[in-house]
Amino acid sequence: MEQPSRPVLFDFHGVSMTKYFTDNWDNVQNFKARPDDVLLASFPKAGNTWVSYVLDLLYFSQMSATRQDSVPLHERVPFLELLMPGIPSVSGVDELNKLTTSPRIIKTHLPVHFVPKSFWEQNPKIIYVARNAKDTAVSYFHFDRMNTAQPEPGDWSSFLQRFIEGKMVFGSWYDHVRGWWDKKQTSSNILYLFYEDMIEDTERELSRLCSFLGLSPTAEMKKQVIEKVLFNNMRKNQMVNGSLDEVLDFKISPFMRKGKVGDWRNHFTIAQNEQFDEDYKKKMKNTNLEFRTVL
Ligand code: PPS
Repeated sequence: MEQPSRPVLFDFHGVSMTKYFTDNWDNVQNFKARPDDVLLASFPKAGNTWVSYVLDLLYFSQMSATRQDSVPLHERVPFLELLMPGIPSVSGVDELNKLTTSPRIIKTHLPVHFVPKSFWEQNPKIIYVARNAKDTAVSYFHFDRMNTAQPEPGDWSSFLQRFIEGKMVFGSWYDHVRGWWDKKQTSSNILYLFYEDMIEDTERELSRLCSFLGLSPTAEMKKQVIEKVLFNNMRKNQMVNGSLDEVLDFKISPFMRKGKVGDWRNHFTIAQNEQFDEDYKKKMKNTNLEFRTVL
């Protein structure tokens, strides 16, 4: 099947976006959140799929084996703002409204100020996952190479430049992580997780997640979840590794690519790293939000 041409990036109320995330805007903004929803937010490539799968297992792995074996993760955890034309077209809002399971686990990449207001009225639990800028940029570059529904990434050096300028789908990484960090300071219903912490000690972060959600899985269940969400196990699992997604071209790069902290060192030149660090200091001044780029 011939792939549609790649979407164009445009400015949408001050944030770079493509039509796939703005065409359903009114329905997204009018979405009715519920108090028992769980919203999983992140800038792209921060580990959203990883945490989605953790949440799905925590809530539903006891429910039915069929769900785990035959329902792709993106159907279990719909992507709120996505509207992808096709046969049939995929609308995150429609999928969410059709979900019969509770809680609804909802994926979003929206910057905090774009989150539909019902989330702030209904006050469901919100988990934000953040990943250091350098690894995010590298992961995003390879994702844009293999995802035909994303703008053309160009070469690494021009991509990195655009990352620094915030001209990525969903805008500036710097604004995104800071916006959510600031919101978290006044909202007890937001848990801010770091990809690097999850790599360092998945069990510890799983416990944090469970205590935030008020869940008390048995030690055996925790062990099973940790085993299932190991990078190499997820990579082999067709239901979670993106291989059922038609817009992803695995001949170019896998969706589950490296799953590491520090892969940026294989991409950044010394000069790019220096320029990046200098600019980073300016953009991230006046915040106590800190990331680790190596472990
Ligand atoms: S997306 O498309 O924006 O929703 O992508 P997202 O899922 O947020 O991020 C994809 C990156 O997360 C890595 N990943 C993992 N790392 C470690 N362990 C596990 N289990 C895991 N699952 C996903 C995935 O490989 C992408 O990172 P890179 O660096 O490209 O490998």
